[in-house]
Amino acid sequence: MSIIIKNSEDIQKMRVAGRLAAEVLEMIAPHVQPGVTTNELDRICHDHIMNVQHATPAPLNYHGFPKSICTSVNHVVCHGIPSDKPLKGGDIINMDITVIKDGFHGDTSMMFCVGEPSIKARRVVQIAHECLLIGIRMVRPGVRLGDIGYAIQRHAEHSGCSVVREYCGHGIGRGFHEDPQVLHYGQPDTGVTLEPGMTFTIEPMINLGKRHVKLLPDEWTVVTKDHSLSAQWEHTVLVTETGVEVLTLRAGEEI
Ligand code: EYF
Ligand code: CO
Ligand code: CO
Repeated sequence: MSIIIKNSEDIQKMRVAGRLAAEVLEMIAPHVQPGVTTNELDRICHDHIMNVQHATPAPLNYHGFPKSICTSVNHVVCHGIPSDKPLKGGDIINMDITVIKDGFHGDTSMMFCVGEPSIKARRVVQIAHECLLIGIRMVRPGVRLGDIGYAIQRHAEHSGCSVVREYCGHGIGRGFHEDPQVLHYGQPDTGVTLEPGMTFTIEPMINLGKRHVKLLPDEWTVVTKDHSLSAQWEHTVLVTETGVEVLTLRAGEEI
């Protein structure tokens, strides 16, 4: 494993890329309504990233991925491909945005409720958000990734949910996916010890039912095996000398 420690110039560029990714989520929020298709959301995000931000949507063609963003609806865990299917009232959707600006990546995702989802749906959205916050609030030099994974897993499971194990957070910088892997489960006092200048994502995927997932025949879309609802939130973070800086914070968002 080789973790790339970012210098102050790199960090400044990561701040810009992170802010742009956050701004895409702010921009798209009012468009997430019953009747809109995820292809329309993809096109709006693509055009904004290319023509307004003069940046690049990282997922497009990444390992052959066909779209500019991931849209994961209801029991889709991650890597949902935008399509011509309209959203309907009661859906929950994760929109995952990664932009490249000046050679550096910013990666963030959030859940949107379409109309008025069920209490169960809103619950998994909330628990997943709490899991992300628990992880972010632990980030500081000296903490180990296993400590963070353990705390996220404990909160999810004490809440009656489960943590997907097949997909994880990741180091990020000039590369979309760098070392280390950031597992959302684990054991205290294990794994990589955090140091200033590390940049990585935390992006727990939390299921209302069992943790097991399967890959659809399109070979991208990951769904829950038991068809239970799934939710995910993601931020890109920087380990500072004293704690954490969230590089993809949205306007008005508090950690
Ligand atoms: C090679 C892809 C590759 N992978 C990860 C490619 O970190 C991400 N989100 O936070 C992330 C986003 C995307 C992504 C978008 C496309 N890919 C998907 C599935 C399998 C795979 O294997
Ligand atoms: Co992402
Ligand atoms: Co990511």
